Amino acid sequence: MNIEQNHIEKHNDALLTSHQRKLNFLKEEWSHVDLESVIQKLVDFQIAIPSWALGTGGTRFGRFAITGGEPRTIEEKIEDVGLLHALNGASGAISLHIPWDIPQNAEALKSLASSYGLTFDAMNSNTFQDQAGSAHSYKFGSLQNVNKAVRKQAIEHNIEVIKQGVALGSNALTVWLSDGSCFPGQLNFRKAFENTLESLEEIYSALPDDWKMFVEYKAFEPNFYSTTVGDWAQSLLYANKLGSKAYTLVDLGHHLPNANIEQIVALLLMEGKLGGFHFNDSKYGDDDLTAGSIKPYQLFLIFNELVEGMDAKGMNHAKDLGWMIDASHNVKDPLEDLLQSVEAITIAYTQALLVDRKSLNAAQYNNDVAAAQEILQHTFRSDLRALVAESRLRTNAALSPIGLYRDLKVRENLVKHRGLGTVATGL
Ligand SMILES: [Mn+2]
Repeated sequence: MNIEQNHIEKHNDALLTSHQRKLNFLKEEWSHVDLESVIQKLVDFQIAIPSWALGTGGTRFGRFAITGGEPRTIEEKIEDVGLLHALNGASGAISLHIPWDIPQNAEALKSLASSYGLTFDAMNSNTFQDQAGSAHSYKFGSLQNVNKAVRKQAIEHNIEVIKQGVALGSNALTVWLSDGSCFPGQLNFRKAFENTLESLEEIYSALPDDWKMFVEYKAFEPNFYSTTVGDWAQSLLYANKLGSKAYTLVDLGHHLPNANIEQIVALLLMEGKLGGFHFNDSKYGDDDLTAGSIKPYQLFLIFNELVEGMDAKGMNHAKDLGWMIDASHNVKDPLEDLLQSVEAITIAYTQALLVDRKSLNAAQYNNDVAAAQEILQHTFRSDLRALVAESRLRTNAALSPIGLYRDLKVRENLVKHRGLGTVATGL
């Protein structure tokens, strides 16, 4: 299904007066700020959608198909991201996962994606599951495995994913390993690290010059005693040893409880080793909930450090880091959930752009702790949604993406075309 431009225009016309009123109020409130440049940054800011988030997610206890009309093929996944992008103007890329998505005809996929205004974001390899017919099992790890033949299989898979990505015009590989151990004594930590490093070096040497490698870390799960890339320090060790094309990737759900993620982000940026983000939210562990649904203040504080750190290095906000959602949708329509995540991320970014940095620096210099808090919370507590909506208006997207999604009965339409019992590939 396609969303026609005249549907969007009709929808926007009906909301325009109310939108203008809110926008004018903000223009007055923030008249000391160059709001035009803020809106332009929002227009440029794109968040990639992972192909595995377009179907219903599940837990290790089960999976309840909720929505129907799930994408059955890689083409239909691209179509779904195209729908999101038409609605919000901010989801202009798709991130594929091999082997959940296997491109058969890269040229055809590229032209399909570009017909929706989409590009291919980072490619994701998978050595946390055994694939049918593979010679070796990853039960005891992949790149860390004590058996060289297992490591070789995992390395070759990653190199194959790079090749697929080159054909699609992607320029990054995300490596997330479930490698680790479940019990004390199971693993020699140092040897596991060395094996993993050696394996990553082989993959790294297959990277094209203009590619990046993202090394993603996670504190625990599916291994429950140790993880071989367990935290940002371990990821940074690998990235530093690998070279200038290797970076740390921060997934918001991959920390131990109460970790200060904003501080981690600040230091990785300082070191020039922050590669990208996987957005989601959580209450307890790697819950993969909608971004901003549980801890919106933390999301804002993270963006506050991102904006400060990127500006300190003269980085391009939209292009120099990889921005991606990594979430799972157990009880919501995945497309509505993704629209909510993108909205929450963009709001947090907007809030961070409007922080009065000069005053904050002065407060920090003067050890004026109360003033620093006032400055941050003034922005966080301001309703800036009209700025985000204005950026959508300027890209011919919808003032209210979920509103239009429901008005157009997009899900009902997808069910009609694809059927009720379709299941997207993924976890
Ligand atoms: Mn992730």
